[in-house]
Amino acid sequence: MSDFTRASALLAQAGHIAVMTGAGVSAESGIPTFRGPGGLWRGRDPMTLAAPEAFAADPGLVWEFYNWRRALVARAVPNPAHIALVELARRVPRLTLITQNVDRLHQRAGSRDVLELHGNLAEVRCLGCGATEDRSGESLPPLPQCGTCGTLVRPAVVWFGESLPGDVWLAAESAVRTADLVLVVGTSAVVYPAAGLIATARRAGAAVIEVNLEPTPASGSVAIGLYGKAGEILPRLVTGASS
Ligand code: BV8
Ligand code: ZN
Repeated sequence: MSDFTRASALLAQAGHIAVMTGAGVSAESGIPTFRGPGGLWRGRDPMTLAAPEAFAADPGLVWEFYNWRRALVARAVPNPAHIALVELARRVPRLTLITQNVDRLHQRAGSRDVLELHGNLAEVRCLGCGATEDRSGESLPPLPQCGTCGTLVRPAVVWFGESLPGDVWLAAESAVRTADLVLVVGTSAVVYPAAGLIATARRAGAAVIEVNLEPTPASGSVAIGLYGKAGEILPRLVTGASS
């Protein structure tokens, strides 16, 4: 039996699937990944752009980076990988979608109740009054201000050194602990604590399937690895799951 057939069978008989996605699921929508070829961190030190200290030192530079990414995301559309996960949620009794991505393409594809471990680019948070505003669809000025109190706002993403939103993290941990199958798609599995969810799932007895262009540090602990483009593998995997 091929790995593909085995993976399809596992999906078809799963009661609760937890899916964890990374930047690779949005790559075919034209959103650059972080660490692959053409990645955002190539030639850049993420700590100079995606960290609170960087923002404190030069908010204009950090906003230039995030405004550039917001414009990219605004022009992007969900790809067959995002759409296959919406379809999978329709076919299984329970699916929890956990993402490290901040582009909200899962939601634009139709996924609901997405657990955003690292926040999102749509919203901004005020450094003064703490208000969170959804500014999706807007192109923001170089130093955007809060609509309520006028203070400088920051992107509502989780930067390096910042803790993940507690409620989201607990929900994600609980999902991988109770799922019988965990599908890990398009992540290099190097950013913690998100990558730790894979080991948590294994310890709880879940089978893990990895979908990626290439093996990752997690590959040694997955039951099945399917290597290729998520936009090609997921639709075939999901339609096969109906049998
Ligand atoms: C925290 C939001 C402490 C902002 C991001 C040393 C060792 C271990 C850990 C650490 C360490 N030093 C510091 C740490 C902790 C640190 C960390 O993990 N660093 C790593 C890099 C070493 N983590 C943190 O700082 C976290 N916070 O630990 O706080 C704390 C604890 C308690 C209390 C208070 C504080 C916060 C981490 C979140 C950082 N924010 N992003 C923004 O987006 O700008 S992380 C960033 O990386 C993105 O969010 C992204 O989601 C995430 C993971 O990257 P991936 O999604 O995996 O993307 P990547 O490009 O890496 O890989 C893409 C994959 O897709 C590849 O495998 C590729 O092959 C594949 N692919 C490509 N195309 C396709 C494909 N697959 C299929 N189909 C395709 N077509
Ligand atoms: Zn404010």
